[in-house]
Amino acid sequence: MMTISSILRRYSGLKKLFKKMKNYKLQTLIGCISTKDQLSQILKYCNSRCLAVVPQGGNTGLVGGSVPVFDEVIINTRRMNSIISFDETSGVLVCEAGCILENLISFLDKKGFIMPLDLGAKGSCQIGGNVSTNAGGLRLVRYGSLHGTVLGLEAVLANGDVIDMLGTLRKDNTGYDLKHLFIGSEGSLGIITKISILTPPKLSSVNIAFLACQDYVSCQKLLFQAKRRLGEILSAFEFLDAQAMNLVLNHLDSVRNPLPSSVYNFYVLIETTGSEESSDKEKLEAFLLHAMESGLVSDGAIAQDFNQASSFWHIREGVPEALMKAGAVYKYDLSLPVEKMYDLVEEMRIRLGEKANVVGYGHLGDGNLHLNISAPQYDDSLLAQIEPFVYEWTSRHRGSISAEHGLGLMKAEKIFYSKASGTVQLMASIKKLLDPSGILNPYKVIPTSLLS
Ligand code: 2HG
Ligand code: ZN
Repeated sequence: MMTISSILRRYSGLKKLFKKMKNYKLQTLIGCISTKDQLSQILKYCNSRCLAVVPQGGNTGLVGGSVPVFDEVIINTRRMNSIISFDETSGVLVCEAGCILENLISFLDKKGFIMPLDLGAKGSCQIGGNVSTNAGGLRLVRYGSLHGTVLGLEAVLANGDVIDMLGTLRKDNTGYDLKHLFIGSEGSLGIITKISILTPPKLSSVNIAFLACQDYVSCQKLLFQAKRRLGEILSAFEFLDAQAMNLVLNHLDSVRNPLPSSVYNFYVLIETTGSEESSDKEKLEAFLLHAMESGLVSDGAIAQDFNQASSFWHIREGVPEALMKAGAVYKYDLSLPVEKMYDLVEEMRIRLGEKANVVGYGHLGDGNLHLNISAPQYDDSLLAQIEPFVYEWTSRHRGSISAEHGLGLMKAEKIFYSKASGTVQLMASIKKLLDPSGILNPYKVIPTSLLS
């Protein structure tokens, strides 16, 4: 074990650097950087001495991507929180990596724009972390992934070089589009310091419906219909099963069931966002009427005001919190063909029997299932029944073992379930090229055996 004094000796030069920045803690070495130049100096120092670093934003990730494993230095970006520019004609926002997502949402709201991504952790997650993990969230079905909306980046490489890719153009086919290497690579290739992102205009009419379906096939058919009948105004299509709903109702005080008259097997939240108040509502109502008449929807409610809309969202966004309160939870974030997705939940239920509560919810519109397995406590024999079964099942159906949360520390060694070995080898070569000493976020993303 390292003593504090040996850590002090090892990091003495770094301590001086951090002291200049006047914001660090030493138990584990945490430095809050304010500028790209500070970051560049620190990385240069760390690289020359093979000191490993972990970039950290809001630390809201679910796969251990932003936590140190041994004695890595934590580089926190929260002080890099300025909005640099906003162009009201193009909707392009340029900001620093440490801006909290919710602050960007509020800033844009005043300008009549929205962020193209929204997630439950918006109050503390940082845009740099969102981009580094290619966060998906609740509106990806409408606005697409950050690979589409992020127009440019500035990043600092392991050796301290600052790479300016901070374009603001929608079209730019000059050479390799290197920013994509940094989107979703979880700080393993460089640390993002600035971002330019295309933001959509805020549209005046938002409608939200909370619906009940008796079976999963109905949810699927409802999605098929929603894409056709709601078309361009569809902005979210989320689902939760009865087990997820019960958890929310039992563990979150503020939640009320909008459809209390009966118990249903599935709940779907549909949001539309458009520019024509009356016709958008008419469109949604006609869609729902048709869905009810054809038996796809058993019951439903349309939010009548902002508070009701927020309470519908609160049910869906509250599932992870309710699961945390319920006990131990094993989390899986899977991309699967929509028609197969819920088979996994049912198979897992049969497999685990009474030992655990198997819960399915997520971004149905994107084919993204959050399979969560809740148990009174963590238990190795339970885990052995879940893994590798869950990964093998996903791989067999050509799914992804991480749809939107990344691989981080917890899933790095599982990458082969979703990526061919040649592809992973190429990733390892890119990692070695950009970070030959392996100082950036070690043990994350790429299996360590490929990097030695
Ligand atoms: C969500 O969609 C988040 O609510 C969290 O991605 C999912 O905790 C989870 O499993
Ligand atoms: Zn999610």
